[in-house]
Parts: sequence; structure tokens; C-alpha cells
Amino acid sequence: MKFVTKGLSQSDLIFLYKNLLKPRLIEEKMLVLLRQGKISKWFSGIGQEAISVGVTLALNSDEYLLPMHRNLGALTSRNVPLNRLFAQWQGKMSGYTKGRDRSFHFGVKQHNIIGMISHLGPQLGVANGIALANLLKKNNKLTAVFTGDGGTSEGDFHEALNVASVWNLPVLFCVENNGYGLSTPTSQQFKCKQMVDKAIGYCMESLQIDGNNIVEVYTKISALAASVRKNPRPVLIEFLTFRMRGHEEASGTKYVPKKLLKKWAKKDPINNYQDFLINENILTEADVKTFKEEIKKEINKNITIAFNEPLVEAHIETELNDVYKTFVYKDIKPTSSTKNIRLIDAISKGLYQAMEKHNNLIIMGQDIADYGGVFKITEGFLEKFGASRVRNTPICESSIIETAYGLSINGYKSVVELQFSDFITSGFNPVINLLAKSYYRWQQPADVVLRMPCGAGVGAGPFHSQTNEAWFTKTPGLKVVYPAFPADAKGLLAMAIEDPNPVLFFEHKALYRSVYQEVAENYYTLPFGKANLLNEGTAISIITYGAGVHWALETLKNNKINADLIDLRSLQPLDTEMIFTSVKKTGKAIILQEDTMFGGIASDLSALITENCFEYLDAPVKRVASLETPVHFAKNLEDQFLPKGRFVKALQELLAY
Ligand SMILES: Cc1ncc(C[n+]2csc(CCOP(=O)(O)OP(=O)(O)O)c2C)c(N)n1
Repeated sequence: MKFVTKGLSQSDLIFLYKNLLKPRLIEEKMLVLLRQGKISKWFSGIGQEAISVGVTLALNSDEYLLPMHRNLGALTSRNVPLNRLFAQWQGKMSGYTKGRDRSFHFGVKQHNIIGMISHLGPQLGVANGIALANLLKKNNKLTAVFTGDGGTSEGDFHEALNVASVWNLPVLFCVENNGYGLSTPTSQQFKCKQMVDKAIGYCMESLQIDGNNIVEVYTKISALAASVRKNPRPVLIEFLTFRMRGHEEASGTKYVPKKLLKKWAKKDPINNYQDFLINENILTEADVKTFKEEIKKEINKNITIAFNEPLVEAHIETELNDVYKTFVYKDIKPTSSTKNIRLIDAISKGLYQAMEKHNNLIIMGQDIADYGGVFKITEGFLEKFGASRVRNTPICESSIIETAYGLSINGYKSVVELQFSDFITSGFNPVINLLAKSYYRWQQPADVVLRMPCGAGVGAGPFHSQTNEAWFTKTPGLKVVYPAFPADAKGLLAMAIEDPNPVLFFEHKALYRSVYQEVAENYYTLPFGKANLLNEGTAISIITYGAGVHWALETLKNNKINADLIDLRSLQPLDTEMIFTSVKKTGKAIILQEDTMFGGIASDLSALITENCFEYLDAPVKRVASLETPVHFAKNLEDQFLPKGRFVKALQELLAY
């Protein structure tokens, strides 16, 4: 191994050595503890340390790092306190996730380190969001994100590189090509001759580096970092290295040819560098011994602290109260000056005023800039707020949601327009696993609103008509709002943007241009979790939301029914108080939803009513919903699918029960 040390002083070289040594010695200790059953799962970075350490030291400490499961060296080189690291691995309170997440699935905000989620690839898109924020702040900071070779097969990798390239984001995409992804060799992972070739397709600069040579990693990344800070752009870097231990400790390396392990053992990053420093008289054997002893002492001292810490306490209340970030609710009232506008105008106006109010609000989506979005909600926004804040995106829902999360980490709010709520399936993973769990896992809020144009009745077929709120109401950490009227839509959208938690904001397409209302012209907010009692009666409670509200209103208009009509407006949080009060008064409940029946929110509402109002009920709770089929294109089929036509009959049957 050749070490080209030009430009580095002796103390620089020793500094690199000490940093390299630390993760190795920690790992050696952890492997002992693992065998003793004192810590759980471990992903070894032995043999790959030069990459984490070299990249981390080449960055400034105020630049974001997004490590993966083998990047212990990134944490140690940023001087993350060892007692807290060890506490994290034991699930203790003084770790970084209050015992809620394991091994390397945590971030350290104070050190600008963003933790991974198990799904690997999303980390790359998050880096884009952080980098975009830096670009908008014009602060000349770069961001480095790691992935393994296996992770590069995920769609997130391709989407992230594409977005970074199109938006010229200052990100170093660091791929550690260590030969295997679990048991799968790289030959079964990708077909190009070398990983760096992947950059060609994204018109991206690339660089291949010997990942076992700390001097090469440090000097090349330092030079590249200086250049990227000056001239922001993404770069794909392939670090050649090898995974010397099992995927995780329990799984072993039986499937790895012995000769490969032997070959790479000779390239060990620490032994080679240590020999070089000794040969060059930069270090003595005695220095090596002293350094090792010092680090081991530090490790043992901090392990003792972590071991002595009691187990994390389990309190249901504490856990439930930590799923959402609490925030000071800004109650801004609507003024009396109003205009008669449609639902679509109210959403557009609300978004526009939120853009005026929050300078740090970015909106992103397909065709939302010059074109104004497929529903024209953002028409004129580009001219008013500029291309930095009103961003057309490539067609890559996952990456943009990841980017939104990255923006949130680095000081921005964002609203992402899904062209149709159906397309959230292409961005499902980051919603469920990044946004929803972030605050609970490590107290990092995901200040993101996803606008979801949804619903049937427009003859748009199975992929442009779904109302898919139930995919999200069952995931703790998300808020779900579903207005039926213009005035609610405007105030609730403003609230969604104020709220630092992730909010899915459902907008029914069939209501966009058909529902009018007098709407206050000022910027105002409406609280989440407050339903609206639209009609008062004593015979039955009708509970619904979205288009169902208008079907129910029509039914009440055309039939003489003495009913409470509750428009839920927000599904998570849910106004259970209003529901229970009404049902206790009427003794009968019918729930109308546009979604298909099984697993829809009506089922949970029914269960909640049964559990909480059983003694007051005079009849079984009734659900009315769409047929258990995909949504149809032909109008007569779609009409048959939707519950509107079945509602009156069900209502009358229940009244007569
Ligand atoms: C989406 C997803 N699929 C599968 C896994 C299971 N898994 C965890 S790590 C891993 C291998 C990753 O390989 P690579 O990216 O090369 O990183 P390495 O472990 O080699 O450092 C697999 C298959 C996962 N965590 N997430």
C-alpha cells in the first residue's frame, strides 16, 4: 500500500492514525461483549474504518454526515461521547433513542450526524434535502452520505443521484464497495464493470478511491470537498474495500472464499498504515502501545458508565406522549372579510399565504412550477416566490419525500404535492418509516406536509381515484386531515404547515370545483382533532368526512331525518369526544366512508363506538363504504362502486331497527 503524504504534517499523520485506531478498538471490545450477550446485534466495520474516518475528518464539523451501519468511525471521528454510544447499544436512556432503536439507527444532532433507517437507500435522498437547504442558504457547506454496494440497487439510490444531479446539490455519495450485500456478491448486485460507472447515467462526476488507505481517502476527499464547497455539485465516490466479518456478527462468513479474506487481510487499513508510520520513524512501537492503552482506558471507563446506568424505565404515558412533537398552537382567527370561492381556490390561497408567512417554506412536486400543477393550485406561485421555493421535481416520489425530510432537518418546512394521492405508493417507504417514526426514534421532527389530491367520482379509473387515508391513519407519527369545505381546507392547510409533525392533507378532486363557500381572506388556522357538527338531531348520528359529508347533506336535504351529522375534518387526531357525545345522545350510529369497507377508518370508528358507548346503543353500529374492488372508469360502474347510492337505504334500515 502506497501512502502519498504530501501536504500532511507528522502530527496530521498521527492524528489520522489515532482516529483510525479508535473504532477498531471499540469494535474489538464490542465483539467480546456481544459474545457475552451484553449487547445485541452488531454490524462490523472492521477493515473499512479508513473510509468513515477519512471522510469524516475531511469534512468540517458543521457539515452533515449521514452514516450507515458500518460507519462507527464517523461517530468516533466526530467525537461523539463514548458513554452515550455505549448506552445507545444497550438501549439505555442516555443513548440517542431513549431505548427505542438499536445499533446504528440513530443520529446525533449536536454533531450533525443523521442516523439511518433500516431500509438503507432513503439515507441518500435525505442527504439531498440537507444539501438543498445548504444551497438555499448559500453557505458553501457540503454533505456526505454513505451506502453499501447492495444499497445502490435500491430505487432510492437512482432517484437520489438523479435529483442531486438535476438540482446540482453539493453531496458526496460515498459507496463502500465491500464485495458483499449480506451474502450476495457484487457480481449479483450490479452489472457494470465498476460502481463508478453508474455515475455516467446521471451525468455525474465520479471518483474511485482505495478505501483501505487512510491517507488516500483523507487527501482525496479533502481536495474534493474544497472544490465542491466552491462549486456545488454531487459526486459519486466508490471506495474499494472488503467486509472482513459477517453481515452481522451472528451470520458469519462461510460463503466468502477464504482466499478473498486472506487477500484483503493483507490490506488491513490499520496494520498497513501503522507499519508505514513506524518505518518512516513517525511512530515507535512504544507510541503504538501507549495510544492503544489510552484508548482502551477511555473505552473501559465509558463502558462502566453505560453498564452502571439503570435500564430504561417503561411508562406507557411517556411513550405515547413522544410520538408527536408538541408545539405552541398559534390560533389565528378568520376575519369577517370573506369571498365566495371553491375548495380548490381555498387550498391555493391558503398555500400562497403560507408561502408569504413562512420564508423557509419550500414547495415541491411534479409540474407545479411553470405549469401550476395538474390542478393549477400553484399557478402563479413561480412568478411570485421564485424557482428556489417552487420546485418542479423529477418523477420520483420517494426521493422527494426524503428530500423534504432532509430540508426539515436543516431548517426548512416543505409541502410536497403528490400529483394524485394514488402515487404515494411510489413514496410509501419514506412516509411510513422516515417521516412517521423520526420524532419518536430520535426527537427529530419531520416538518413536512404531503398534499394528497384523492377520491373518485371523476371517472379516472383505478389509479387516479383512490381515497387512501387508511394507509396512514394506522401509522403512529402521522397526522391525517381530510377537509370537505373550502373554509376548513384553508385553515387546516395553514395549520398543517405550522405543525412541525408530518401531515397528510387529503383534497377530494370531485369537490375541488363543485363546492363553494364564503372563506375569510386573511391567513388563519383551524385546529386539528376538532370535528364539525353540521346538523343536529336526536334519532341517529351520521359520521363521515370528505365527499361523504356532501352525500350525507344531500340525503338529509332530500329526506326528513332527525340526525346529527358529524364532519370529522381530521382523522388523526380524531375528535372522539364529539362522536361519543353524539352517539350517547342518539343511540344509533352510521359511518359513511368513500374508502372500501375492510380496514377503512369506519371499522375503527365502529369499534371505538362499541367499546365506549355500548350501553347507549339501540342498534348495531353500521358502516357504509365502497365495494371491495378497485375503483372503476365507466361512470355506471363507478357509481355502483361508491356508497352514495346505498347510503339512504342503510340509514333508513338503521333508523327502523
Ligand atoms: C429495503 C431493505 N431490504 C433488505 C434489507 C436487509 N439488509 C440489511 S443490510 C443488507 C445488505 C446491505 O448491503 P450493502 O448495502 O452492500 O451494505 P453492507 O452491509 O455490505 O455494508 C440487507 C440485504 C434492508 N435492511 N432493507
